[in-house]
Amino acid sequence: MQRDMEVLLVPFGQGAGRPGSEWGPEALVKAGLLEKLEAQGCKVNRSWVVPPAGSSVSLEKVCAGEQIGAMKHSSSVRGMNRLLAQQASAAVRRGRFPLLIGGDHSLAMGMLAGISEHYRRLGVIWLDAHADMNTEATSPSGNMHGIPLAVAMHVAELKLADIWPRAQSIDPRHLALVGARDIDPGESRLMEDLHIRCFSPQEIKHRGAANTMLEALQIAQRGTDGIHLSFDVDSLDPQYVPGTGTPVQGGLVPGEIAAAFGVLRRSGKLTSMDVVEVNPQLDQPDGRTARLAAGLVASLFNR
Ligand code: 5AB
Ligand code: MN
Ligand code: MN
Ligand code: MN
Repeated sequence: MQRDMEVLLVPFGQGAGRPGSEWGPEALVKAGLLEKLEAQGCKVNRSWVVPPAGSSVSLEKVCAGEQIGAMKHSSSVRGMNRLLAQQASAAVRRGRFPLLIGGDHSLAMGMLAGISEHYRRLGVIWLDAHADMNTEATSPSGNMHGIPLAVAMHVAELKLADIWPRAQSIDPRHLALVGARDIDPGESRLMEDLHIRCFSPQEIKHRGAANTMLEALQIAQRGTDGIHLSFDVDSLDPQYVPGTGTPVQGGLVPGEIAAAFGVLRRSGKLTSMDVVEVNPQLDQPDGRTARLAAGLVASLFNR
């Protein structure tokens, strides 16, 4: 794995249904994530991705644009992701490994948009309790963190997709969902139509996390030129991650994520990554969610 990293810290949570994930980057930094990466021999270049400095107007105004149907905060989500896409693209251009520290999962749109400028056939491993492929028509909540994969595959009629060339769509054949257990009816139809492979926690527990990740890796690797890992901490069971906004019972245990990450680490194939949905306002006072996430992310870069 490339150890020259561009760590993109994005204190933004307007894509989520409840406030707090905008404090995720601060919590992960406080939990020692950057030092842990440095201890693994990574060169950590960090940048905070925020709207233009000195602006007295709100993010909503800075990023003013058209609202997207009934989706909430869509103009600020769009604006934030445009900024992030530029930074993610610049990181790849410099030969660095882009690591997003969010923030809510809507930020994966900016990451994928920027990264896929360079990796035109990008494989994606989506580690999440959710499928995150609602469209504005199927979203039960109007929350933008539930739609990034639909935007990335250009199946949503979203304005965000308009600023993201179709040539850079994520090909559903190169996408693997890992840990999904709360899937909405519209998402389920889309997964069937596009033949998207989904490894449920049940299957993972039955076959073992390492074996499962090996197969997910094959899906993301075959015919692609890069692999993006999107790590939503709600893939873990809520008993280990109280600090996340949309918890779902029946999730993975830390040892399963560690084993799955071991497979990815040994492959050396990852080219970019997201860590999202840490919400310190919902966490226990000891900050256990951020600490667990920081340890797991750093383990990917163990020597
Ligand atoms: B997350 C839900 N499917 O669309 C929706 O945390 C939840 O990034 C989305 O995975 C959860 O609102 C988004 C019900
Ligand atoms: Mn998610
Ligand atoms: Mn999720
Ligand atoms: Mn969530």
